[in-house]
Amino acid sequence: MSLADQISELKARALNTLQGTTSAADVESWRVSYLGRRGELAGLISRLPTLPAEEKRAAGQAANDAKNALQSAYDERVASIKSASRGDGEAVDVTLPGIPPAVGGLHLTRQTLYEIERIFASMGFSVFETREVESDEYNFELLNIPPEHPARDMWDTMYVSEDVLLRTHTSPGQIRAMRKYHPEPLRVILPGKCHRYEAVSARSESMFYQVEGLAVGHGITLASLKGVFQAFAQQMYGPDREMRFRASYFPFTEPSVEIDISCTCEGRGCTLCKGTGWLEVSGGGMVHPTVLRNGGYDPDEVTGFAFGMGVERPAILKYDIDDIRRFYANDLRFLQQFA
Ligand code: FA5
Repeated sequence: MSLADQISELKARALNTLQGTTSAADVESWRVSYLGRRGELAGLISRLPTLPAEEKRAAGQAANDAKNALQSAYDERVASIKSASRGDGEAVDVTLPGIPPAVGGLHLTRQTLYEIERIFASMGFSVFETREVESDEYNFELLNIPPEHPARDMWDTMYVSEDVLLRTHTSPGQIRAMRKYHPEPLRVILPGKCHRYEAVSARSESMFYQVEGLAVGHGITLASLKGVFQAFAQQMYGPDREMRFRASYFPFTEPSVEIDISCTCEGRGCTLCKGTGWLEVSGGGMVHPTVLRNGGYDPDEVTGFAFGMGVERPAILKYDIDDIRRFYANDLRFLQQFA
């Protein structure tokens, strides 16, 4: 191949390569390779003096032509990269993938709520959502807790007005569900946010979630509650965790129980379980006849069980979290572990 042809071939190749440059740095290294003092074009031009006169003229013309074409293509490229640059000479490479925006995830409480709902749905419970701002009547009176009843001390209440309050538990939803579905048999869970004016500690928040469970129908006993809760605990925590019922008192259930799950410290003692090896996750019992009546059912015809469990405490047990205050402190380092 003659030198003139080699120069033409180099010109075509260089122009082609220039198209692929995307940054000022790329273009500069292209210039050094092709147009630089020790570049490819200079290498070919250095062979001109050795050529016979005829060939020299043709190669000289090709060299001038290539040099001009590459120089003006280079100038154009630099100008176009500058105009697409951020102003600091660095090109915006439109072919690079963009910076993905930070994507949020479900909060640990929401994830736990969904898991609880999924487990109870598998046992035939449907979800019934009710209000967060409640009347004194539903939060207390219809649950067999009249004004001045000493049991009101169990719930330190935030009042919005004399008769309106932030619900202290999801139990008022029991009345709302019963009034909607009576006299039909009923199997619902009622998830929701609750508020209490109480001292915050490793296991207690002033705002937390509960899931109420309620089943009303023929032949329901305390053993039904135990079976349902045992099935829930097994699905939520696996077969190794233990569950126990302790006798307790709630004005709206008779008999009443507290339900404990064995603590992750396995009884060695920790601040969470206060060294007992057990963490209370739920209250429960057989729905009090007065409450059944307030819900529109005949207590001589049907019975029912109810429970009200926390959501954060079951999550604490599942993921071995040391303090409930981490849930709503908005520390992304904590929250992102579960996103
Ligand atoms: C009640 O709220 C009853 N309404 C439960 C109930 C429902 C009993 C139906 C019988 C029938 P208690 O105050 O114990 O009960 O709360 C129930 C659960 O909510 C506790 O076991 C705990 O898991 C959670 N809980 C209560 N207070 C807090 C708090 N301050 N912070 C976080 N979780 C809490």
